[in-house]
Amino acid sequence: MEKEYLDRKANSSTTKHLFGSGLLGKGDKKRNDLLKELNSFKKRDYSFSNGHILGSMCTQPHPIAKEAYISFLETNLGDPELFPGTKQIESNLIQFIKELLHAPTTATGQIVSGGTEGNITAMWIAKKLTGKKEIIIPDSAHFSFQKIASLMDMKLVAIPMTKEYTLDITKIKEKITKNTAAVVGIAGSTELGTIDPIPELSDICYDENIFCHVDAAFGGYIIPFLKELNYDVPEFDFKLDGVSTISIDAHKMGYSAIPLGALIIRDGKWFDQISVDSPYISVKKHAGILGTRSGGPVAGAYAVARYLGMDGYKKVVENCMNTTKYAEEKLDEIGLDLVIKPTMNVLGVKLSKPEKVAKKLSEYGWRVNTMNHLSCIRIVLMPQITKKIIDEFIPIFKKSCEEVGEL
Ligand code: 0PR
Repeated sequence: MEKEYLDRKANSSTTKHLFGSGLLGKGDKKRNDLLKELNSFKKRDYSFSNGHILGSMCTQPHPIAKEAYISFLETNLGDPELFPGTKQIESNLIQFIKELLHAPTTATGQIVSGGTEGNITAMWIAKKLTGKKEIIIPDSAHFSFQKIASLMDMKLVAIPMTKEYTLDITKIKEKITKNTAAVVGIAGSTELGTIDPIPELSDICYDENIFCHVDAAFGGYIIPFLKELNYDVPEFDFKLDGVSTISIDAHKMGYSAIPLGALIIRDGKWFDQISVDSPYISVKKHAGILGTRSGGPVAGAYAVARYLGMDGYKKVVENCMNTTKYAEEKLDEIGLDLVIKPTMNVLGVKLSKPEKVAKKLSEYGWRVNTMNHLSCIRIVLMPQITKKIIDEFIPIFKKSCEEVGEL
């Protein structure tokens, strides 16, 4: 390592602490003052409750998630024998997600903190199984793959998009080499909610015996229900023999509290690749990235799954799609175009000055995400966004566009 990285003398002044001897006063006064202080911080945050967060892929969790989360606050799934009840909840949640994704009985699952950890864990397994280091990803892949490349010393081989903003399947075969550890497909892309041609990808990976990971962090809780609602969407899950792993997040469209994702792995034996001995806790082997982790979000996601069931989730997706359709019409009425016809509840609204419009909207208290390289802003019609909120938003959006010379 270069010497300058180890130069501990530079920037070595001590951090000044904020806390002194704590809050003055006792008992209720101390508590009330503290809550007031916390509230003053919270007031600076945007909230999902008024519907003004329009670009996020997260949501206000279902109320039942909050109740369940709080009652499991002290549990630690890193030491499961201390919490066998919570462990059972986790197993049941994994079973639910396995059913959702048509996983075979050989499959296993790991609850993770979200899509980033799910993708990291999948690529960790692929690297250990194959001993190889190249990951073929579509250009639309989430930036968590950049982290993977840096963290695990892997190389990303990017495949360009078609004009529908999905992976160009015709380019895959030429990129597969003896160094390929995995190929990744996205089922619900971060920027536009598009779905890659996973059936074709799965066939290629099956024939060539290549590890195939599907990033369904966003789409995993949507696509199965779009299918039931007769939308024309491709297969993306374990029904396809070539699919090896799928990451899916309950803290996105699963209506659950952060942090909650899952990685489902076709063959439970592959999981041994990332297991280590854990001599001083109650289980002999420990797999995955985290050690200590809360059962709170697990209980939250399980509660939502039990409360809503498949029918409830279907209804949530149906409502989101109706609101998406409504928003599409309203945007058209004010003369704005979309980058592509939406596949799911994500709209990319074409703008020549997306940053400026987003800044204006933010001044009016509304948040959207900008996708500069697509020259658009992203609006995600999450469950808390209603038609009434769209009616509130559209005139402000129009005004913001006019003020920056966009309309
Ligand atoms: N894979 C896909 C397809 C994703 O869209 C995301 C996140 C991830 C993986 C990573 O998931 P975690 O962030 O849970 O680790 N996509 C959103 C995005 O980058 C995450 C997000 C959510 C961003 C809420 C902002 C926000 O307010 O847009």
